[in-house]
Amino acid sequence: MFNKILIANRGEIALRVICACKELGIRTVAIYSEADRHSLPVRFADEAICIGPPQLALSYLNIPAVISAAEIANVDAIHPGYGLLAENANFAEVCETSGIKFIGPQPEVMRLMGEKEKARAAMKRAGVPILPGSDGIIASEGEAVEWARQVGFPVIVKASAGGGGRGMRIVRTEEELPALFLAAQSEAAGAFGNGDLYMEKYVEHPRHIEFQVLADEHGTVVSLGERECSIQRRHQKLLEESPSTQVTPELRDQIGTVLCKSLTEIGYTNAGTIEFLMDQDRRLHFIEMNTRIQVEHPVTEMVTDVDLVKSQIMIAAGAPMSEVLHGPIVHRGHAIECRINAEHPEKFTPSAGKITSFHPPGGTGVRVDTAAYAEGVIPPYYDSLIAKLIVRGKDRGEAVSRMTRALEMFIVEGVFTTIPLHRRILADPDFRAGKFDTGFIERFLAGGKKDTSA
Ligand code: MV4
Repeated sequence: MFNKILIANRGEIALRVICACKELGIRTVAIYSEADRHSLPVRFADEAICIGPPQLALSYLNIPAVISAAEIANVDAIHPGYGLLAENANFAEVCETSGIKFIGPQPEVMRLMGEKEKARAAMKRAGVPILPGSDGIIASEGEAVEWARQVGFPVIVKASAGGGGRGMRIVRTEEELPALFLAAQSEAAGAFGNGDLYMEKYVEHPRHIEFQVLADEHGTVVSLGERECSIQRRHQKLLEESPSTQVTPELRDQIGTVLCKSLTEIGYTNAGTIEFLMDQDRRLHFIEMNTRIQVEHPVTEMVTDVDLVKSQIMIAAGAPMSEVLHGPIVHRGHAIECRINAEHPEKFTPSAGKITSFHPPGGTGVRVDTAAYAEGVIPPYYDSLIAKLIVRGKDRGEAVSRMTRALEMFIVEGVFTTIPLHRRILADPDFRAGKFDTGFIERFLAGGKKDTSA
């Protein structure tokens, strides 16, 4: 096992990784920017090293600074958390060449999954259901029109290097395709330095459902079931749950089996998340794979009783799956996570500043993952997530009531948060009935919430 791990992240996820290390008896090194000097990860890690000024490019994204800290502290491994350098294959490669274990998949596999159109082709070859679409990059508007005619409108144009909805255009008619294709191309080139585009059949009113997997370094892959992530606003997830009300045990097993087989073939290792769209016939279609631990991993932990971060560390240390897991994966009860962001309730803009009072809820079935505290300051440089409130119940009804009371008992003063928004979502009859898709929040915020679909 590792002696010492550096955590290349900040906030709640840095603290989450420290928890896992402490339980495994591994020493920890926090790195921090000047803005995070008084943060809890700095306080709870065994060592802490300041790596630069607040700006991300000069601190948490500065690969030479991170590697230098790792070398000075003489760590065996680096856990990247999520975001920041977590899906940067070059960083993973620099770690390996510096003799430091990167806690994640191999750089080549990260690179494959980072090119969405290549990931799609690899998953298709391995037998994972995908949407009809282009096999490979579409070079011109002319080629795009040709593909769209074959597949049938509506179609969606996506950036191969994309993510978060950038470089993406929904195209409903042939007439508008050339202009939207060029717009997506220049947006992708600007945002990612790569204008490569591919195309898929567009799914109307999809649900966003993702599967969690763990893969050891000896060829064993296991599925931990799905998370329902359709409650999003502008590609930022707000609330996640597990299981999905729309996934039957048969479908869960079927997709799980296919994923284990295909990811073994691909040579995937460590934790991963496979994103699907569910269409109105409840069929799942692969869209992309994330090669990191995700923000919403706790809902899977709550229903499977598997510690995903400890699992990541053990796998990276070479442990076989039989040692990582305590037995077969069993799903019990229902979990919901609300992302508590420090942001303005109407404008959805970040709300930085001092937290004047902070009282997280507790009690049966309640978990709070946070690095926030009373009198602590939320710096303006980073993302606005300040806490994740996760509850578990014997079924979805109990989880919803538990979340409702936990939100009532969560006091955060000094900054605006999404707590009031979550209270409204939890009270919504359609949410309570499990009737929603990725368009839910937009309709909800528009007020009427008159749905056109089922
Ligand atoms: C789609 C889609 C419909 N059809 N692909 C948006 C972000 C990117 N990761 C994938 N996205 C979508 N891809 C096809 N073929 C609809 C979306 C989409 C979406 C997906 C998941 C969650 C929220 C979303 C909101 C708008 C669009």
